[in-house]
Amino acid sequence: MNLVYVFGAEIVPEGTYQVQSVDLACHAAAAEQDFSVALTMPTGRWGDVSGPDRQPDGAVNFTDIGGVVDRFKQITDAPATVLADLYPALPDQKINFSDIGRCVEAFKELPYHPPVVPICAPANEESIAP
Ligand SMILES: [Ca+2]
Repeated sequence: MNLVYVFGAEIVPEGTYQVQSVDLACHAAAAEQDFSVALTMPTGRWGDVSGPDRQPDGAVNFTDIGGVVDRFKQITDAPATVLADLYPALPDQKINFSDIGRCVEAFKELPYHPPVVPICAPANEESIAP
């Protein structure tokens, strides 16, 4: 099984989405019968990037904040960048103090508030780090 990460300003934490796939060749003129059966998928808790086994565990605490800090410090067993990249809403694959600050906000139970983002993200020429 392959793992796919989906992101975008429309995808928010603690949401539930119906996901369908369609053959790229059919995409331009796809009809309902071209799509797969919808799969219901929840998104994770806001700020939950780590747990005892370095995977999200449903709780937001110092382990999560430490996980983002560890990713910032590029520690080998830190949570994956795709998990620690909490800022901006369109992930930039860069971990910095903004990501740490957003995790602290989640720990303080401040609500998720997506920042205003451009319609299209700027091109990111850097490779995606694990
Ligand atoms: Ca956690």
